[in-house]
Amino acid sequence: MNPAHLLLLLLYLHLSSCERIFTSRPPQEDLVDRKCLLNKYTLRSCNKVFCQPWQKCVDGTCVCKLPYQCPKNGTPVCATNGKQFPTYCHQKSFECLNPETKFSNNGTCTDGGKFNVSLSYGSTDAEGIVQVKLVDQDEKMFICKRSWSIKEANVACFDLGFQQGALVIRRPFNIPGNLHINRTECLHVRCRGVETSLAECTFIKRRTNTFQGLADVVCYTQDADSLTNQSFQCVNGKHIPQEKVCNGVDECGDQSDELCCTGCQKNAFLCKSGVCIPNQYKCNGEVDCITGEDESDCKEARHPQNHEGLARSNQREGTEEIEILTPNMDAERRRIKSLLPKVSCGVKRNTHSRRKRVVGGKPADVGDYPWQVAIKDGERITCGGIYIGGCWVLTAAHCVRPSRAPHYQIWTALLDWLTPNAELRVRRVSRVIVHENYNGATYQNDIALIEMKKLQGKRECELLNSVPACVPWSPYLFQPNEKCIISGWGREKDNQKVYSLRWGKVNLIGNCSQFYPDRYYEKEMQCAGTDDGSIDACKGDSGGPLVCMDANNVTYVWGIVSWGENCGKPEFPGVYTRVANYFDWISNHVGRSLISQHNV
Ligand code: 4AZ
Repeated sequence: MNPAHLLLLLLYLHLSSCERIFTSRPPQEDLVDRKCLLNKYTLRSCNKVFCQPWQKCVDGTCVCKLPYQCPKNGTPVCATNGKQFPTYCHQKSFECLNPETKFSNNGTCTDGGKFNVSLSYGSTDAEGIVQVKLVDQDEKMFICKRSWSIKEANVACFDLGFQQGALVIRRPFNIPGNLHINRTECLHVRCRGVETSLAECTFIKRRTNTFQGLADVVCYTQDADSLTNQSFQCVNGKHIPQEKVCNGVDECGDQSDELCCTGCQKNAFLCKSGVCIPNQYKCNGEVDCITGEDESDCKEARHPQNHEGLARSNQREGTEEIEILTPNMDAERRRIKSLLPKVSCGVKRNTHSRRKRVVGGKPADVGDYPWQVAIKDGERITCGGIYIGGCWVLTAAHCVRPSRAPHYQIWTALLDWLTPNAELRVRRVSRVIVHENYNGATYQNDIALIEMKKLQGKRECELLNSVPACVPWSPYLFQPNEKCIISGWGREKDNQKVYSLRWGKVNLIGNCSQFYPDRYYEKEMQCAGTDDGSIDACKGDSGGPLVCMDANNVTYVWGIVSWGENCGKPEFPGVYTRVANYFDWISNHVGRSLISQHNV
């Protein structure tokens, strides 16, 4: 090695060590997406999380359902106002609208006394050692410290009216020496963290002969808040230590510390949507990530911990006796969720056994793209479209004019329009709805709905060979670099005509303003293509689908072919209407129940 090389090597080592110094910020800070925080997402932001079964998603926020919208079957529940409800869902939905009416107990209201939480031996009302009186028990009981975490502490504070939950758990409170307390008798409690009362959590009594620490809490009040330069501000105003952010545990109490993550700490799992969930939620039989990947690739269904599991895990360590004192309302929440109506979309009926245009694409088989439709204007197929259920087809605004509705035909389940296949169904059009802010000069809001006519005497559109694609309800369902599929009867690169349906795989492209400065609107548009431009939409593909599949192989219409400079040029990717941005517009026209997969 000559001196010049040595000098270069030293310079390199110096620079790379500098870089290490610059990047050695606290790791948690690197886990947070600062731009995302500006949206102030909470557990009620249905762009990021599923709503509770007694809520529905409207304009990105979980709002309360009316009790009558709950599934009917279940067992009665008593609330703190002494009123009885037919099911837990009915009570939670009523509570959602009237927060002072909390859950008291499963069963009728006459059974026992009232559930009650209190704090003792603290110097203010907001702190102390936690005591509960269960409905069927005569005495107040302490809670064992071992079962006490921030989740349970938050719920105890919500119960006591502190809306931001707990500030800290584990602070020494002194019990006056003249009081005799049996410290071998305390209750174990387990909450999910989203309950509004400790009465909804599961209580277990274990008799041990060992001395037990007792659970305590300081609930959040503005005076008690401790602000340091290392703290994270929750959307509810509470400050938590920066190192607790993106760890899968909802310290904030509104989940805002877990919703804008680029990575998670070691005991948590990162959903593609940027949400950290606890590792225990992976493969537990309930989908937690809106993108579904926490329940895909699960070897065998691992069932959520029930009472028996909880009891079994407590049977170690010299426990003599275990008694489950309250029913598992978390299991009841899951049961209610499973009873909610579901729309069927995005799953092909039966994949055909035979396996084998869009620029550079491949020919499609019957049944491969059952949401793809063709729009025929007079004698020509002018555009593509996407069947989304009922009598509704989604297409590009630039493809249609409301006044021409009588001239349009929708051809569904079509492969080759020179030699139509037996599955083909043709429908006339009753109505065309073009987005009111469609701009033909900029192609902003290039989206339209077509309502097909029903056949005479029929109540439905009866397109048995078609399957609706799901309409994405959140902009976080798919991310740049994910692979999606375009399909259509559009032209090839050399402007060659195409008669049979073709398809190709493309990547979602982020940061597309670099290709189209001043012409690309991030919120409304989505670019997609391949590095070499070999796969692209082209003239005639307009209005057709860009579809993406989630972790459970459910297909969503993520984009509508809209525009692009030329076809098949890598420096000019295809631009698509970002359908997720128009979920509310679509649902306002076609009806929420037709396209809402969750949170109906
Ligand atoms: C068109 O003229 C068109 N390469 C559609 C898509 C693209 C270009 C043109 C994207 O309908």
